[in-house]
Amino acid sequence: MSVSINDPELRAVADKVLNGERLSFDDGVLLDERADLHLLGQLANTVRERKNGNFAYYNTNIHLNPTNVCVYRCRFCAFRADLKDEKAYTFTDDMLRDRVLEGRAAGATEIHVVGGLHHKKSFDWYLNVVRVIHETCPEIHIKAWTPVEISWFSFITRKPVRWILEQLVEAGLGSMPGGGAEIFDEQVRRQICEHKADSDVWFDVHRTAHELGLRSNATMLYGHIEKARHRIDHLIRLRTLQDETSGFQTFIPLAFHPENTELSEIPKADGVFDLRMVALSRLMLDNFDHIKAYWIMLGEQTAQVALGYGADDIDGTVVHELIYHDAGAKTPEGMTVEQLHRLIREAGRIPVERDTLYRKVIRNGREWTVGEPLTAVRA
Ligand code: V47
Ligand code: SF4
Repeated sequence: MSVSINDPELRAVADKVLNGERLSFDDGVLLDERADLHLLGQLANTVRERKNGNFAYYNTNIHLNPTNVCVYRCRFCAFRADLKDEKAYTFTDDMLRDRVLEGRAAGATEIHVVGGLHHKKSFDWYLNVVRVIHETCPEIHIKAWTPVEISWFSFITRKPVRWILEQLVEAGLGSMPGGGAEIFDEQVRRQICEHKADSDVWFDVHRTAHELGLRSNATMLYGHIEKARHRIDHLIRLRTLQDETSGFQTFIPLAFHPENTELSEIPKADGVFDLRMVALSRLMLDNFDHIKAYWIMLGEQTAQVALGYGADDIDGTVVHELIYHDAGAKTPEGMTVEQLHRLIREAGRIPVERDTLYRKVIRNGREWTVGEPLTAVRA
């Protein structure tokens, strides 16, 4: 691929990308501040196609947020509630079972579980959530709890993070989602989510999870008070742990949705900003196999375009989404597999259903099995 660029500094960074060289912090900030969307997109698409060809991945999943009651008050969050709020809710075991059975009936291979930190609920209650899901439907992969919850469990039980994770794995935990990362820079973090798990804790929990053989995802919340240098620092910190453990599967850039939050005066990121973040992530995270354009957050159209700007995954059917809808998202709460297929095909890509661990899903009526890992699908 040849790219015509007049700015010699940008030209040098583009050459590094085209030669497969790693980008530095300064390269990242330069791209973030000076590169136009077209250049970012061309470069990111080259990397994306080298890694994932023309394939675009999705999964059949279902979301579950067992409670919205939360001890923390992150300023960007519209989902949380106080115990006495009218909108406060907590799932019972029967409600958990119903949700899992709904997922099974829809062919879900994964259940995605995150929620608030309920100060009246013990670690056993959270452990029971995983156990009930697993016992109801052992074939569904449970991707649950972020380092924010894990460090809370460690705090309330006075047990080490490793012990907490081991208990959860024994109950049925399969992997961890990418949430709670926000922005790692300590000063920014203090302003948007002061009391919850800090960045060192976030990394320690993922490192421990990877050591135990769990795979996990990572996210970044952008479009609030952060600057280019904070975004690039965030991506480089992730890249550094990935060099050490190779435990991350996919990275998901998340745009701040301001409605009903304490930061509601900040305008929501537009489509250009969203695509720039997808492309920058692809360029900086050279050791991540996948970049996810989470359609719920981006909207179907931007997610579709993102498949040409570095993303190779659009997440899944989802079905029940609260975190973004409480914060004003206008997307549907879920999509059918047929809709996901159409969206991917219209973007010129080939849809491939994956499970949580990026193995190909093979369907036979209502039954499914997993096939080879997706590197083999690509070959
Ligand atoms: O950590 C909360 C973000 C995250 C808002 O791993 C908000 O596959 C924007 O991590 N505007 C949770 N973002 C969601 C998450 C996730 C989503 C999809 C897939 C995966 C995965 C993980 O949502 C939180 C926070 O960064 N968030 N409120 C808001 N108003
Ligand atoms: Fe609680 Fe999570 Fe919302 Fe923060 S983002 S207030 S930890 S539910």
